[in-house]
Amino acid sequence: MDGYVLAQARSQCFYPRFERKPESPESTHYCPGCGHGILHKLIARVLDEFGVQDRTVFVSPVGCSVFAYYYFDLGHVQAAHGRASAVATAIKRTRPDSVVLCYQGDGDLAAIGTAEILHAANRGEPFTVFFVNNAIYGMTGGQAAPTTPLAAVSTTTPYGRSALNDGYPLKMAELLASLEAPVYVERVALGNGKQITAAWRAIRTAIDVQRRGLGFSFIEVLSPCPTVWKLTPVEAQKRVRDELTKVFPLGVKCDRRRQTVPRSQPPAALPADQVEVLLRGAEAEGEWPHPLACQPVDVRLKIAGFGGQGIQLLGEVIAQAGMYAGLHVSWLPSYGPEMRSGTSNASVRLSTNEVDSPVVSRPTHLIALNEPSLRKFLASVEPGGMVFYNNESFPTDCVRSDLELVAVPFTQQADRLGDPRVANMVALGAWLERVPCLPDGALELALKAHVKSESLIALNREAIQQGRLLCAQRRYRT
Ligand SMILES: Cc1ncc(C[n+]2csc(CCOP(=O)(O)OP(=O)(O)O)c2C)c(N)n1
Ligand code: SF4
Repeated sequence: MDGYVLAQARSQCFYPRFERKPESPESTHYCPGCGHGILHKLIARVLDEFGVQDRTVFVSPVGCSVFAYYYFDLGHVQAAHGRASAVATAIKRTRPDSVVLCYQGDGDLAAIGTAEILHAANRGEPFTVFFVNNAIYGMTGGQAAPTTPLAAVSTTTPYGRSALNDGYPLKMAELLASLEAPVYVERVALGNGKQITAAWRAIRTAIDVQRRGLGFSFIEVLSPCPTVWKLTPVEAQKRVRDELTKVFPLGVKCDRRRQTVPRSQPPAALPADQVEVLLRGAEAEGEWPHPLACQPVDVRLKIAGFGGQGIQLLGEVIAQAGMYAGLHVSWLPSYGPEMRSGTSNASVRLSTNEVDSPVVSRPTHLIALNEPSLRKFLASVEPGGMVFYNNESFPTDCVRSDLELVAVPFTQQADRLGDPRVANMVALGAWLERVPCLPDGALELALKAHVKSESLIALNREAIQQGRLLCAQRRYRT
C-alpha cells in the first residue's frame, strides 16, 4: 500500500496467534487493504507505548470489526449494534481506572447508534472513541451509511445518494465538536503513509486525554473498504485521499486540553475506610462468618411483588450489603412502566465466586410479597430452595414438597410498626434468619447508603429485627 510501512515488532497487545481462523493464525478476517487492520496496529502501538494493556477495555461494535476480540489481548465487551458508547459509559463509570476504547463503524455509530454517541459526547464521558468512517456498510455488503457521499452508488442508493431523498453526509467529527463537553476531536485518514502517521499521532493524543482524566476524545478515521467499494487496495486509498477528504475535511475539530482540569474520581457510596472499619468491627465481634454461612455462598434470589412494595430497594440493599461483605454480587431490576401497582421483581446474586450472569431463572430463594408473584415464580425455584411468602400461610394449591416454605405476614407486621412501606425489611429479616449470608455491619452500611433519615434507618432496623423474630417462631414445611 502507498508508502505505508509500520516497521516494528508485533505489538504485545495482539495475541501471538489469532484463533479466528486457526488454519491461518497470522491473518485477520479483514480484506486485504482494509482500514480496520491498519487502525488496529496504530491503536496497539499506542497502547504499547503507554503501557496500559492490562487496564484497557475494548468495546467493539457490530460491523466488520465485530471480531476485534480475536486479535487484541485486552479486556473486551462486544456491544449490541450502535450501543458501544453506552456500554463504554457503563464500563468507564464502574472502572474509572480503566482505559476504555470504543470502536465503531459509520453504520454502527452514525445510524443506529446516533443517540448513544451524541449523548455520551454531550456528557463528556471520559473514554476514547474510534469512529471508522468507510462511507458504507461493509459487513452487510454495501448499503448506504449516513456518511455515504452525495451521488455515491450503493445497494440502497442505486442511482446515487441524493440530498433530497437521503439527506447529506453526516459529519460526525464536526457535529460532536460543536458540543461543549468533548475535550479532543480530530478527523484523520488512512490514505497514504503520511496520513497514517498523522492518524497515529491523533490516536496517541486521544488516548492520552483519557489517561490524564481530561474527558471525552473522538477520532474519526477515513478508512478504505476496497471490497465493497470494488476497488483495489491502492485505488481505495486513492479514493480516501482524493474523494473522502473533500467531503470530510481532515484536522483537529476541537482541542480543549488546555482549559480542562483532570476529573476527580467519582465518590464511593460510602468512604472506603468506613467500610473497612465496620467490616473489621463485625469480624471482631465474631458475627462474620456466621456459623451457618461458613460454606461458600451462592445465592440466586428472586424478590417479587407489585410496584410500591420496595422490591427494588430490597434487592439493592441486599446486593450492596453483599458487596460490602466482599462477595460478588449483581442486582437486576425488572418492572412494568407504572410507578405503582405494576409487577416488579428483582434478581439478586451473591456469590463467593464471580457472577457469570445477573439473570436469575432458577432461584435458590424466592421472596414473594404477593400471591400473583408466588404463583408466577414458585415453579422456577430450584429443588431444595426456600420460599418466603407474605401471608399467614400458603394457598393450598400453591405449594411444593421439595422446598422449604416460610409464611410470614410481612405487611401485617409492618403495619404494626406504623409504616406498611417497611414490609420489605420485615421480609429481609425473615430471609436473613434462614439465610445468614450477610454480616450485620455490611447490612447497616447498605441501609445507610439507601435510607437517608436516621429515624427511617431506625424503623428499618426494627422491621428487620421483627422479621427475624417472626421467622424464628413460624416455620412451615410442606
Ligand atoms: C440491530 C441490528 N440491526 C442491523 C444489523 C445488521 N448489521 C450488521 S453490521 C451493520 C452495519 C455495519 O456497518 P458499519 O457500522 O459501517 O461497519 P463496517 O462493517 O463498515 O466496518 C448492520 C446494519 C444488526 N446486526 N443488528
Ligand atoms: S468489507 Fe470493507 S470494511 Fe469490511 S473487512 Fe472488507 S474491506 Fe474491511
